Amino acid sequence: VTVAPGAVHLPGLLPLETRIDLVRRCREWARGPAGMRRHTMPSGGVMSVDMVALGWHWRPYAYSRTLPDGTPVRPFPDLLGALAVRSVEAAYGEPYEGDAHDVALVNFYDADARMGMHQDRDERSPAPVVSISLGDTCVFRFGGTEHRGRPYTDVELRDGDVFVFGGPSRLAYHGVPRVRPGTADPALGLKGRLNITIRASGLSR
Ligand code: MD5
Ligand code: FE
Repeated sequence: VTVAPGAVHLPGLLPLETRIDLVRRCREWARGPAGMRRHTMPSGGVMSVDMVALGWHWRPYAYSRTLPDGTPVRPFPDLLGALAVRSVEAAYGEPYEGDAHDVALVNFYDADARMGMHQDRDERSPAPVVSISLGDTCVFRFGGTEHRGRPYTDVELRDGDVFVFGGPSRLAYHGVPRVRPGTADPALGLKGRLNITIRASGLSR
């Protein structure tokens, strides 16, 4: 389903086995010194989403090779690179020839977590962002490229949905105004929502 030019929603693309496998991997990535954390924004506000980055560390609003204390960042898994290419090809129906994806951000939302309207402009590559939803359904708000306000379109993102944001939609404002608690497939054993975004940093090591 094309929501806007370059923005393609692929509902239920991921089979149950893949979703279960990804949830298990997210649990591993969340552990340890390079694991999940809650960032404080330059404004002083603390985000309500827990994050872990793979491949490059992300802090508001920049990528770095290591965590601030020098801890090495977790490697970017080949599995996510392959999933990104398959998703972009499914969305656009043509072979993917853009920059290789090399960073993933894993976001965990509990029942009260939100993400305010923002643009993702820390990457130095026009490569599409691939977003994977696991667990609880959320309301995803997709706006324009000029400002964070209306008009926007609200889309429900469910477990196993993939969303590809490329072309003119790559720099659209977007956010998650709410999560729908208790809507996850019980087979996942996940209370809350996980989102994995796969990106090309455009940075060189
Ligand atoms: C989420 N995460 O559901 C969303 C999915 C984030 C974030 O927003 O920055 O971690 S990413 C959706 C996205 C990425 C790049 C462009 C656009 C949307 N877009 O143009 O709408 O946790
Ligand atoms: Fe974003």
